[in-house]
Amino acid sequence: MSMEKKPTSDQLLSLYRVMLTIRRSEEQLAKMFAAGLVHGACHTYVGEEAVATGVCAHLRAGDMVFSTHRGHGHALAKGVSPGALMAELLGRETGVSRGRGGSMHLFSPEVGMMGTSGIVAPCILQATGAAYAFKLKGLDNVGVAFFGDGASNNGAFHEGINMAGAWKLPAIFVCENNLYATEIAYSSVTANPEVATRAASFGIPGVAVDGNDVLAVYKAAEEAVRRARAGEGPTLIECKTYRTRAHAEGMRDAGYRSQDEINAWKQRDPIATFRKHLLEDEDAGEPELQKIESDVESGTVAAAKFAQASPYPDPATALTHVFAEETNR
Ligand SMILES: Cc1ncc(C[n+]2csc(CCOP(=O)(O)OP(=O)(O)O)c2C)c(N)n1
Repeated sequence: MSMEKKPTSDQLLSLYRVMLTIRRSEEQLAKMFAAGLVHGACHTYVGEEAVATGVCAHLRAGDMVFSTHRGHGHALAKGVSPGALMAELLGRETGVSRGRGGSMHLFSPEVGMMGTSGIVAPCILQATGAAYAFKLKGLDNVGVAFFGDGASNNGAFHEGINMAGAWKLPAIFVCENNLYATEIAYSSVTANPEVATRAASFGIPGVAVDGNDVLAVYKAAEEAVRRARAGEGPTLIECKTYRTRAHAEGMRDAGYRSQDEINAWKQRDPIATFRKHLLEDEDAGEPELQKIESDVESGTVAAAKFAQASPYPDPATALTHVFAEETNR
């Protein structure tokens, strides 16, 4: 039975702040990428911010998130600071993975961010594994996997969700269906483009929501987290969303989707839509939203300065974390 409560005004403003933090941080990263400062790839989450924000709002530090190549938003929503994120992409010692991982290897176990990965889909198995460990230990924590529609055609999707369903593990599988895997339309590689309906074949609930509506995601995640913590098993949530920038920074963005389609989705921007909702339906005041906007703006500038002023790792430590350390046997 659902125990959903309406979010308080503080919670609503916090959702707005988190989405905006993700957006501004990534716009900053895109600029730094264009300036040649970023080492390695940079896949932004611009347009998809409502998903990480709505889900992570229900998570504690002990809950574990496993993510993908498009993971900046998940890391920020789970508690990584913009400074540590930016420093990581710039290869600096102050980065979240001490400058060794870049965009696709963001690890911060202290806040339950258990890693982004360039390999599409294993995050599903890792979340299942974490959920299994929580169950064995009798903890009420949850394991969460964020992944794209492309990952749903990888074997890991079927193996991981099948096992989590069979063992009623406290896992949440969040598919960010942005319609494309790199430049391949999902509808051209699957006969059933409704990812949520696949849950039925694993005997678990599958919920499809508007992934550009942070409150819809928040509500679906609330119920999924409640079920998981109560020992009722996993949920598959499909968030229908869209990335408005190219697959990765520096890539072209033509030939596989139309400008009209991109423009139509931009009209449904999750942040602008939520701002309007806050003002019109939630009695939020223009000054309090502007305060959040200027805080996030100055936080982003400070984070970028911090990242650029940070040192690179000492070359003498290049092999640290590469080989197992000697331990007492
Ligand atoms: C196992 C695996 N297969 C293929 C790739 C190459 N690849 C990198 S990103 C990507 C597209 C992934 O699409 P999706 O999962 O929908 O995520 P999105 O980029 O749309 O967020 C692919 C196929 C990979 N990294 N890993």
